[in-house]
Amino acid sequence: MTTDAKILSALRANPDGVSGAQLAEQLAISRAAVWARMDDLRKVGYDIEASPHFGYKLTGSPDALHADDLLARLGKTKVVGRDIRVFEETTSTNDVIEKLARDGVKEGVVVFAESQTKGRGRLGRKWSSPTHQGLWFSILLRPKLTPQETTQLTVASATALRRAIKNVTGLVPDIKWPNDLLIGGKKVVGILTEMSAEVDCVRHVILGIGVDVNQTDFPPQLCAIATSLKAEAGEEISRAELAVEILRELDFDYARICGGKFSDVADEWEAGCATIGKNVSVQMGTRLIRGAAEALDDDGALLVRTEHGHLERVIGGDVTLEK
Ligand code: BTX
Repeated sequence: MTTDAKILSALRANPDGVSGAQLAEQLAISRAAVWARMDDLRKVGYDIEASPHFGYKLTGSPDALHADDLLARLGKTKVVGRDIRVFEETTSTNDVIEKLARDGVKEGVVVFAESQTKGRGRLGRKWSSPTHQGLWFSILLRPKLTPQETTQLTVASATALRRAIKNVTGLVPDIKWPNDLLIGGKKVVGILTEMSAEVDCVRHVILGIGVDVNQTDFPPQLCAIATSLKAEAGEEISRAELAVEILRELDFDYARICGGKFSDVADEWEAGCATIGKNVSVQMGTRLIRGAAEALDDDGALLVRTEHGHLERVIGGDVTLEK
């Protein structure tokens, strides 16, 4: 953990204040260095009061993402979030992670961007990523899975995001296979899973996640299909608090997958899924399948019983719920 992360962590653990001398001793730096760090934290928007009486006290945090702060709030995780980086602007956080993956960076690194100029969805679609209004981030994973099994990670991300959103906002989104969370039928989270693989083993997986948090306006083409947590909850949501909760839940579900417990994740997923039990149409390239979505299989594929009674295994494509 960096010095700033340790300072923020100590300030949060001592809401009534912590003395400069105590911090200097804990961090093995001088009191003057503690003073300088506080000054820098104030410059990036933290409200830190200082008095000879109570020492330093954190009275407010900015609505901006800071890697040190996220690390301090998250604490120790098994894999996801042990390294966090924040960019003010990038093309796509998936691109940044792709470069880190090629440089051999360890799994678990998370890259957030306050805005993306080329945020993308599946099949080259665009993902709207306005500045400071959502969580736009990607995670590098190096799971011991076959390429077919990586759908498990998309499924696990959906369950983890659903729990995190529920814990922080009280809202309970519906899951739509394979990669969306919806509230009132409108998309609030999108997940883009990209991978690099050999024929039978995965080199790395990039989980790209977009959460619409505090938007009040969407571009005209998205108004009817997208919503934000703020619009649904009726109040501003702390992006940092939500980000940390999401990483914690993702770490938990990644451990479940790596520990061979995908069936537990799948049971939870099915319970929260708006797709299972519904009549769906699935566009897979040029092929259109119609039928009833019955269940998930062991790899996270969707099993659809077609109008002709066959069971089709769907591993990708666009699912539309039939009215
Ligand atoms: P998708 O292909 O399922 O959804 C893309 C479609 O969703 C778009 O065509 C549009 O109709 C709609 N859409 C675009 N922007 C938004 C938005 N902000 N909220 C709701 N709906 C929208 C879903 O792909 C996967 C999206 C992943 C986004 C993350 S952000 C961090 C990471 N970096 C990156 O470039 N992509 C991922």
